Amino acid sequence: MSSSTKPRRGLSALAALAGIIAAGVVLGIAELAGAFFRASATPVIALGSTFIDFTPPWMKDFAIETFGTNDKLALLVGMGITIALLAAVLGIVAFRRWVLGVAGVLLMGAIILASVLTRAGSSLPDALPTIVGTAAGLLALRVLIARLRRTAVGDPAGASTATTAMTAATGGRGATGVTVTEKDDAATGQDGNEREGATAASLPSAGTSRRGFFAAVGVTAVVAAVAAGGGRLLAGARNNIAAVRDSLAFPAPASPAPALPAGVHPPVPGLTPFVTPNDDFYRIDTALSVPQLTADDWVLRVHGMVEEEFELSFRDLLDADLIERHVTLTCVSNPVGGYLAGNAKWLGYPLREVLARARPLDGADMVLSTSSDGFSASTPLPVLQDERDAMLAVAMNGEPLPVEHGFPVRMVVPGLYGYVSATKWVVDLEVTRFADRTAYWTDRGWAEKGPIKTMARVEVPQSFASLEAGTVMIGGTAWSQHRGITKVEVSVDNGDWEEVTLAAEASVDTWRQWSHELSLESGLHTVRSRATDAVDGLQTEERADTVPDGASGWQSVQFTVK
Ligand SMILES: Nc1nc2c(c(=O)[nH]1)N[C@H]1C(S)=C(S)[C@@H](COP(=O)(O)O)O[C@H]1N2
Ligand SMILES: [Mo]
Repeated sequence: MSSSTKPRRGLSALAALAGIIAAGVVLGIAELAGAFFRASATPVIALGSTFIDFTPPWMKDFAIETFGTNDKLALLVGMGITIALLAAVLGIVAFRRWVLGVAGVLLMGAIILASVLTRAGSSLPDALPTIVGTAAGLLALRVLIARLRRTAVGDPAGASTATTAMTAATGGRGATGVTVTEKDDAATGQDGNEREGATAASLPSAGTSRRGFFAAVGVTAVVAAVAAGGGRLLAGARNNIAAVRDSLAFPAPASPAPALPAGVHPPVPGLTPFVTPNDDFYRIDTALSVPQLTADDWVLRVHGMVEEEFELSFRDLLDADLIERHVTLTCVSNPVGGYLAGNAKWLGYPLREVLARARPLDGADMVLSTSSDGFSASTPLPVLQDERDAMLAVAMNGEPLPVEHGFPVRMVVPGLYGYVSATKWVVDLEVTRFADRTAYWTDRGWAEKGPIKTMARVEVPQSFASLEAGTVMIGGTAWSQHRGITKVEVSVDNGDWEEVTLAAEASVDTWRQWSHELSLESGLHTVRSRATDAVDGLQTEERADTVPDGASGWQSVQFTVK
């Protein structure tokens, strides 16, 4: 190893650092400028959303399994690491050959632009934050690289490295470090005045120039961070949906939710509540940044194969006869025994009524619902017209919809998985045919139709729990939306199936809880559970993966008794 490899490596590391800081400037400045645009006009949200749209089903479910509801945070962390690595490489490239560095940065900018401009509902002005950010990043990179080159020149050990780098940058015409530096500075127009008089004798020492580089890095990093933070604050203040949401009041429903019967929730400690509080309700969607729609801005377009096309405003909904129902939603990505299900009291306008006004044409068999952020779901038309209470929901458990759950309006359809029915931030209903149109997840390998599969879940004891010996109460939740649960059985240690005590049923569209008393001796035990529904009978034992139309199989829980 020659002594010159160390400084070369050191310089590369510093060039990489310059690249990363410059990338921070791109993102920070774009974030600040982006505060005046829609969220998907910022590079992070646009790139992340595009990535999500290209995520294959197995990866989506892997992400949900691994990170749960933190899947978006995980994506952002992953993106951060990827961007930092790319930026580091670009920093090194720019240090060696500035023109190539510029080309790389512009290429990145173009990729971000493509991502921004292909988001649902984007328009040309949305390009601005990226353009401004990229320009600022390029400027930052130039300043930092120029400082770094001065470091290289000032550092006797590093000078040869710098010479090589600069020689490359100027096409090999440079003879000495100094000349090359001047040529390079002239080429980039960087620090020309300051550098003109530089001679070998008056070059700054390695120490001072290095300090200068680090000072520039520090200042630039602070600028980027302040821009990013300021952008976030500004964006938050500009679209203050929380205030709009808090100021909403709803009329009493024309058809209130039937009172919950006594005993829908067995008294087993640790059991899920019968009605899921909004804050605990699972959240699944492709929205990296939650759409910010005000109630006043919201319009629903109803069109397609209908006799009458029309638009509905939020006011129209509030003036109509609203219904209120308990409905249990379930995600198709829920594994056997999983927790991607929730039960809430929804207030809304029946989709039946919307379709009665639109009068679908013969041959139509599907309604494609689309959200403001470009998600879509294909729901069989008859399901939205039959006696079940599919609705355009405006409230959840007595509150305006939480923003993450679709504010101001979402769909709720009893009996179908969310991906084919529960469109949040819904703004468009197109009456069409399955043969003509496809939806977001069906385009990505999930089944066209998604009726919820019957499922029994053991919640107490949890897997790997450790219980005291003696008599224990176990319990759980079963669902078979729109068919209704009629029986739940458990098998302990692979023994005979025993029927458990079913809690009261609120409706066939909600889940049903159960409990059971067991006497157990110390040791390792398993409990298996299975449900029976009123239409299709016993839940299938056959194990199926979540892709393409929902997991199936009997859940088994292992635990120990002390
Ligand atoms: N706009 C939009 N709506 C959406 C989704 C989405 O990604 N975007 N995901 C659907 C899926 S897969 C499910 S399971 C439900 C989840 O609703 P929740 O987040 O309120 O529980 O929303 C549905 N509605
Ligand atoms: Mo879902």
